[in-house]
This record gives sequence, structure tokens and C-alpha cells, in this order.
Amino acid sequence: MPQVTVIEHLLLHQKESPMATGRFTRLLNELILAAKIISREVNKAGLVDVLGFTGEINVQGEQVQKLDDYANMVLIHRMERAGVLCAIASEENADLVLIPDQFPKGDYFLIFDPLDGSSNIDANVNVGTIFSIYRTKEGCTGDKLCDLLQRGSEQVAAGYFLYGTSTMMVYTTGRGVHGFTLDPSVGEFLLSHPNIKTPETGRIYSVNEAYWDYWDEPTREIVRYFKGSDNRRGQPYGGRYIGSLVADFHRNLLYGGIFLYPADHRDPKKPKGKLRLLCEASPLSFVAAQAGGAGSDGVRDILSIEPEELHQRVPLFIGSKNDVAMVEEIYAKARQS
Ligand code: FDP
Repeated sequence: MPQVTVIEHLLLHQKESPMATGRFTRLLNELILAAKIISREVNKAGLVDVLGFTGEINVQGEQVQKLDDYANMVLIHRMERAGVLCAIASEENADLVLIPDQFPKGDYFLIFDPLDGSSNIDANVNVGTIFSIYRTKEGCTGDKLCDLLQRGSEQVAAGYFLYGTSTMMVYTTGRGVHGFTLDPSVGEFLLSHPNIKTPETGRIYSVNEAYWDYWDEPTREIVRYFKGSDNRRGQPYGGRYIGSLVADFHRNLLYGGIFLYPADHRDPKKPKGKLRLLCEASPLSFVAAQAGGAGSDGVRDILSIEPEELHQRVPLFIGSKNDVAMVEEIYAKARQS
């Protein structure tokens, strides 16, 4: 079988992909290199002193894991030097990461979650890096948030690296979703999952059901729909929840299913759920949509939401198209009654 790397794949499809400019290819190359470095470190977690907490609390009020910190540092270090970015935003940094004056600037804006699912690292559970790329508007200097924030539908590329049984890169530039697996013997991500399509109706539901008491009645009805037999399948969906969004999402993308992180009405800290619009919900919704699925906050397509702040949280229902539509339908009925 001919082995195709990410960049070869991008260049081969250059005609369909206006994204394959030299600058975008450079951006992707740097991102891939950063992910390989992170992957190497994740793979030796347990052998060297990279597990556990740094002792700091991040902007989300969570304990910072050493590997989280490391992944964030690698990404910022590589990407600020790439010469193609106007600004960077990370889940771990409260404010924009500005490009230092000594490095050239470009016209892309990169947002990432350096190590999603990191509370699972110490247990050797799959974690991942989620990324989202926008082109900045003309005249944007990269230091004003209002010039950078755009709806998810404006993303030029998005995807994730999954550090699991093998390391994978899954991404889209708006022309289908493609998956590549890192072959450690050659150090390249090789095309392994061309043109991923997710089933229209899934067979898995993924939610932290321990929050049942905190949900409103329509949310409970939604979860009852998936775990009961009075649904489109005529039998309960399988329950699978790793608690690592990128890993849960990836499994459901391949097998079909829905991941739910609803609003948590009784917890003042999570009135909109826990997940972040810009570095989690939007990039994964772009991937889901390109694979034939969808992402919603229960009312609107995630990709249509106008962001107001960098670390905005949003309820998230993402995965197979018909399952996400069912969630919207149940919430809509509840609003009418
Ligand atoms: P983590 O805190 O481990 O980084 O976005 C953060 C996230 O994990 C998601 O990856 C995961 O789906 C979710 O939080 C798990 O949250 P709960 O523990 O509340 O279920």
C-alpha cells in the first residue's frame, strides 16, 4: 500500500484545497512536529518524572498536570517561531499568547487545548491535543481579542492528535476528515483513515451520568432516550465514558454515537457545562460536521455561535447527526411546553 504523509496528502489535494499554501503547510508541519514531541513524552510517562501535578492552578481553576504544562510549552515554543501566526491562544493561558517581536508574524490564529483529558494521564488513559485554525482579518495585529474571535464556521482547519495505543492525527480543512497514524519507525503520520464518515445514527452514548441530579428535566429525558429502548434503535445505546473528550469523541466518530456534556444548572461554576467553545467544542464540531455528524449546544449548531470571550464554556452534544438532532428536538419540545 502506498504510504502517504499528512503533508503529501495536503499537497496531493492541493487543487481542491486552497489551504495548501506554503504558509499553511508550514503551520501544519510545525504543529505535527510539536505533537510528535508531546507524543514521545506521553509515551514515556511513568518512566520519567512527568506524572502528577505542578502545584499550580490554571485559568480554568484546575490543577495543572506536569504533562499539560509540558505540552503547552512545546506548542507555544514551536508555534511562536513558525512565522505564520498572528496570535496564539491556549486553554492553559488566561490571555492571548502574543508573538514576540523578534519573530515574524503571519495571518493565522491558532487555538489549542494542549492536553485534553489530562486528569486521566496518571492512569495511562488516552489524552489528546485539540487544535483550531482561523485566518485573521486584514489589518489584524494579533493583540486585540475582538479582532481574532470568529465563529467556528470560519475555521480553516481543525482536528486533534490522539495519544493512545498509537498516536493519531485527525483533521479537516473543510474537505472531509482524514486520519493519520504515527509510524514510530519512520517518524511520520501516515494516512490510515481516509475520508472518515460517521454513522448517521450511533450506537453509543457518552455522558457523565453522575451529574443526573444537577440536570434539568429535558436533559434527563434526553439521557433516558439513549439508555431506554423507546428510541430510533429500538434498544439501549451502549454507554461508554472515558472522561477524556478527545478519546470519547474519536471512538464515537468511528463507531457512531453521541457525546454529551450538558449545562449544569445547579452548579454555579458550570452554568454552561464545562467544555470550552473555542478550544474544544468548535474544532471537534468542525470535524464532526465534515464527517457527516454534528455538534450542538442543544439549540444551535456550535459552529454558528459568535464567541464573546476566549474561555467561554458551552453545553456540548456532538456526534452522529440523528442523535444530535434528537437532543435539539427534545429541548425544543420542552421550551414550547
Ligand atoms: P480533563 O478535565 O481531564 O481535561 O475538558 C476537560 C475534560 O477532561 C474532558 O476531556 C472530559 O470529557 C471532561 O473534562 C470530563 O469532565 P467530568 O470529570 O466532569 O466528567
